[in-house]
This record gives sequence, structure tokens and C-alpha cells, in this order.
Amino acid sequence: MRDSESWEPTSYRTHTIGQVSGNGASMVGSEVTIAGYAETVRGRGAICFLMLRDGTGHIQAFLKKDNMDEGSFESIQSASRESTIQVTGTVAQKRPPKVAEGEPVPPPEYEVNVSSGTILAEAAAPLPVGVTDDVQVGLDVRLDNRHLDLRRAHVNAMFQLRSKVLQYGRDHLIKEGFQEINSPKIIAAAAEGGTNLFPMKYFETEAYLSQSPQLYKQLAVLGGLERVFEIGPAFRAEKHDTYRHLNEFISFDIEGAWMDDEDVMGVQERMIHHIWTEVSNNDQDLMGVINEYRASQGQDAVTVEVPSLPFPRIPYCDAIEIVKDGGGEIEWGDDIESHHCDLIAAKYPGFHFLPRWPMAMKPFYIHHKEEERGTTGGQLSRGFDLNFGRDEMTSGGAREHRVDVLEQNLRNMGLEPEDFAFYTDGFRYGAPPHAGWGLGVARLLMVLTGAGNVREVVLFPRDRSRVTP
Ligand code: AMO
Repeated sequence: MRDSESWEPTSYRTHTIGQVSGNGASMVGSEVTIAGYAETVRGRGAICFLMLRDGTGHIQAFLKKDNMDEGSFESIQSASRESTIQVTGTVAQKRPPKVAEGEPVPPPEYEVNVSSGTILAEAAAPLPVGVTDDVQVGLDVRLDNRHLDLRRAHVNAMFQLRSKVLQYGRDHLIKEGFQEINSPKIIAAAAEGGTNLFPMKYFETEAYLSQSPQLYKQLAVLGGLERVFEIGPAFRAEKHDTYRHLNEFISFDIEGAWMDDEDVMGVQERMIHHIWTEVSNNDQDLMGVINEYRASQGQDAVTVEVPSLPFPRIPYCDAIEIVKDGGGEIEWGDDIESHHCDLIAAKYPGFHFLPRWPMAMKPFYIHHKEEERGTTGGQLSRGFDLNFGRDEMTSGGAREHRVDVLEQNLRNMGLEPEDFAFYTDGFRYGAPPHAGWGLGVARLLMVLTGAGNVREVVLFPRDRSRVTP
């Protein structure tokens, strides 16, 4: 439940439910108007107990026929679960429950003795997804009814955590001198390979949905913004159907001038360390709600263990050896796939970087790895991934800032430099060496919350079979 101490009254309520239940002692006798969802409606005849919930808490509203006009009493008494209801009444302390001698006395609880009330919108019954009662339904039914699914305490907690994680990440980057940008999402050239583009008709010409802010965050840095970040949507027409792939995802990107791969790995690990520390210090209540649900499903609790710095760095060549030693089949030049990652994670549980990938496996904008800066060539790159367990969280690297080499990289990858002129032109007038990364927000949240599927932590996921709601 959200902390609403500082929330102002609105046209529909004088107080949030959290304000009333949290400050009950000082509010006894005060008149309040509150509004929320009807969790339960109990009682017959002349009295009724209505459990109301808003985003900040629950409270019991006590209705007596004699104290209200008859019509509103009767309509509320017969209201269906999850209907939205507004009530006005006085705050009172609930009668304390009887406790055996020697047993601890529970803290006082408060209720609202209702003098008037209105149903704002009646809920249809039955509910396709149980909100407070745990009826087992599959993920697809939940996502079809996400508006109801979100009312469940642990799902709501996931999205509160998501907002916190983005806030902590932002705060950290701003402290390190990064400024937030927004790059276009309608684009003309592919940053991440031409095969997974969503084409769109753009007046008389063809355009695409952006796969990544890559080229634009670089241009912003070349333009002198120095250190930038963006949290925005990325679109990939990938035909994957897995727990970690979506066709629209939120990419958390940074780009910094006068930085190389090692520098931005530092930014990444400090940011993740900061997020985990803040969640551990401030958001154990939200983790508690998630763990309560996990316990009800027989799942282990998730704990927020702040990772120690620095994260291990396992260069690609060493990672290949670890996979081979673990019995995996892999050769230099092969991609490191999930089943290979399991073997690496057995040795390095937690976050770990995989730097220095073969140049041929990295996009055209990645810089070669050289012993002597300023020379070209070499098989290795300054590109890296950050993994956790079997999942890739981030890709990044130092960028090629010399326009002649950049154009050659494009040609080497079968691309036409002319198609990228809007980008390469940015390098013609003095380009600072720079580096950056892109982090999949949902994948990071999956690690933090123990969710087994990115769809759990994405409000309205888009995959091959889902474009609604
Ligand atoms: P990359 O393509 O590796 O790199 O993407 C960066 C990160 O985004 C996440 N991600 C996805 N998440 C969900 N569904 C998908 N289909 C999906 N695809 C990618 C992953 C991944 O690590 N321009 C570079 C970044 C850079 O170098 O700055 C890029 O986009 O967590």
C-alpha cells in the first residue's frame, strides 16, 4: 500500500484510507469522506460492514440503516465486490478483540461510522480474476484482465517497485552527471540489425519503429550533451516466444563522452548497487507483500541482497573455457546461450560482466579492442554484456568514434554507409570517444522480484500473440 501522508484531498475524498487508518488516534470523532473498492460487504437487516480499499490501505465502514437514508443503505448493502463506493462518516476506534490473559494486546484499529454513502460504479459479477480471494487463473487470463489483476496486492506491489527502481536509477545517474533525453521512436535506419524491424508507413515513405535509442544517444553525446540517459520503449519484431522476450520493452540506456567500456561498466554496477541498497532500505514492505504471495503459492521468499562491488568481469575467452570445463559445447565465435550461461552462473552467481566479445559478433558501432589506442583491427571488441544467472540484463560497450573506421565497419557488415549518413555525419566534425549501455528494465525487475516472466512486471505486455489490452 502506498504512503499517502502528503496527499491532498480531492473532489471525491477528504482523506485517503491510509491517512485515516494510519492517524486514527488523532482523528477519532472527525468527519471524513473516503472512496474505494468494496472488498467485502457483510451483514443483514439493519447493519452492514463494508471493507473498503483504496491504493493506500483498507478500512472497515460500519453502516446502520437508522443513521442513513434508506436507499443508499440498501444499495450499498447489496453492492457487488469491487464496486466503487464513496462514504462519509465519523472515525471511531473499533472495539478491541478479546485476548486471553497474558496475550499481547493488538494495536487499536479504526473504522468509519457511515452517515451517507453512494455507489460510484457497480462491478459486474463474477469477477474474471479474483482480487482478494485467490482463485487460480493462468497468466493469459490475468493479462486479458490486467485492470483487475493490478488490484491484487502483490501485483500492485510489483508495479510500485518498478516505479521505485526507475526512480532510484534516475537519481543515481543524475548524481553522476547524466541528463535525461528523449529520442525519436519513428526512425529511418536500423541500429540493431535489419531483420527485426517493424516497418510502418510514414506518409509517402517507409519508416520503422525504433529498436533502440542507440544512434540518437550517440548523436546527443557528439553534440556536446556529454552524459545522457533515456528510459523509453524499444520495438523488436523478434519471433521469440520466451519468458524474457517481448516485442515492445523499456530500455534504460546511457551514453557518456570521454568514457570507455570499463568506465560505463562502473556506472552500471554503481547504479545497480544503488538501486538494490535503496530497495533494501526503503521497500521491504513491498517485498513483504510479494513474499506473502509467494509463500501462499509454496514459493521461496526473495531477499534483496545488495551485490558487492565490483561485479566480476569474465572476458568472453574465459567464459568459453568455463563453459567447456562445465561440459558445455561451445567454440570461439559462438554466441553464449542460456544453457551456457547456466554453467557460468554456477561459478559466478549474481551479476557478472562478460566483456571483450569477438568484434564479428557485435554491432557496427562497437569499438575494436586494441592494446594501443588509435589503431584499428584486432578480433576482439570493447563490447560487453551484463548477465544474472541465465539471463542477459544489458549490452554495451565503447563506440567507434572515427568516421572512416565506422564506415568501414558498416561495409564489413553488409550495410551501406549512405543509409546511415544522418548518423555518420555526426562524427565528421570532431567526435569524443564515448561509451554506453542499454539495460532491459523488465529483466532487471525479474531478478529483483523473483518473477519468472517479464510479463509479470510489464503493465500491458506486447508479444507475438498480444496487442490488447
Ligand atoms: P541489446 O539489443 O542487447 O543492446 O538490448 C539491450 C538490452 O535490452 C533488453 N532486451 C529485451 N528485453 C525484452 N525483450 C526483448 N525482445 C529484448 N531485446 C533486448 C535486454 C538487453 O540486454 N544498443 C544496444 C545497447 C548499447 O550498446 O547501448 C542494445 O540495444 O536486457
